[in-house]
Amino acid sequence: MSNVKLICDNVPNMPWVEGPKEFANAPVWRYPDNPIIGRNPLKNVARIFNSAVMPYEGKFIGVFRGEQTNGVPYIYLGHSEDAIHWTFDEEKIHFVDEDGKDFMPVYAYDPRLVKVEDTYYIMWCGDFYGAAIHLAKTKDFKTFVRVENPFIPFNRNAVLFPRKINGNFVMLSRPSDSGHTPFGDIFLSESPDLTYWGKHRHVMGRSSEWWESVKIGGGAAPIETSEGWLMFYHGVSGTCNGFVYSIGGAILDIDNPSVVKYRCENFLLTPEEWYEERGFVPNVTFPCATICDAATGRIAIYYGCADSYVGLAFTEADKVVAYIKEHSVTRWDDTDPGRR
Ligand code: BMA
Repeated sequence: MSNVKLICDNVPNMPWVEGPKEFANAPVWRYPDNPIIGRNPLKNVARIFNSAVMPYEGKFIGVFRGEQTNGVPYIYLGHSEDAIHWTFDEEKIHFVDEDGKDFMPVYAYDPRLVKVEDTYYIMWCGDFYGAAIHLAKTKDFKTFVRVENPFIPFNRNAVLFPRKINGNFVMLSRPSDSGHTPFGDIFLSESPDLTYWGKHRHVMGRSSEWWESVKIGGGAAPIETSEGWLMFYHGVSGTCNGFVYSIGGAILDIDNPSVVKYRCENFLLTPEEWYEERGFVPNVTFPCATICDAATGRIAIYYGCADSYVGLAFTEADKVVAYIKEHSVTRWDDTDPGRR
């Protein structure tokens, strides 16, 4: 039993490996057989990474960023019995518009997958006269309907909260440029209908902590807990050899999530293993999803590794919330409502 309550389903068949007794740093540990998805996982796809999974009909389903052999990223559907071993549909996900006509994005990367009420939503970065957020919905993982693009360019790293807050859908996003973006804070927007978005708020900015001093971006869908919304996000530092992407943790106010209650000054996970340090883009750990079990407080974090692989890491609600609180440093622009 966990003291910190996870407000989600029980998923007794989620993947799990016990952690060590003592932790030198954050209480987050890797699956020993990482990466769970290796190179050339699918015909015409060289790498799968930065992907999102969730429980579905007693098994697991996911939307996967597949880098095609022509270099263009797209999203593929994957299926798994255990959320570790995955099989992928060879065809890209086929999107239609609200009238049922083909509506395929030019490219699609960094998908997130979130269930709100009885509908599954996929958000990704696609082309809308530059890098922008695309949004689609499905109820059966057979028909995927793209809805209006929520934001004007340039924006990335959108992720919905898993339930409406004060009657509205709420989405995190990270305004950016159309390139490798040397800046970036996390914002939040609300919508009554997923078409019209407003009440934009600043959630939190890059910080003076060196590991997240260049930019930050939303990662997995925030997890509802008795302490607030537990958010795993990515934070980026700049080095003489390029960016380094680590995983950070924060807890947002449950009714007013643009207010940050706790923000961990330390990264929770940073590139250390060969599959995180070596690949198409070295030194990238990029969280996109979690699977959680309310009964035990167990959390599995799915993260992209070096723009080449998918990795799996674990933590527990009690341990990670205690660590975030113990090492919390918030600034005025974290704790205020983010409206200027
Ligand atoms: C970001 C995104 C991610 C990628 C990261 C590191 O801008 O494009 O997809 O993992 O860069 O290359």
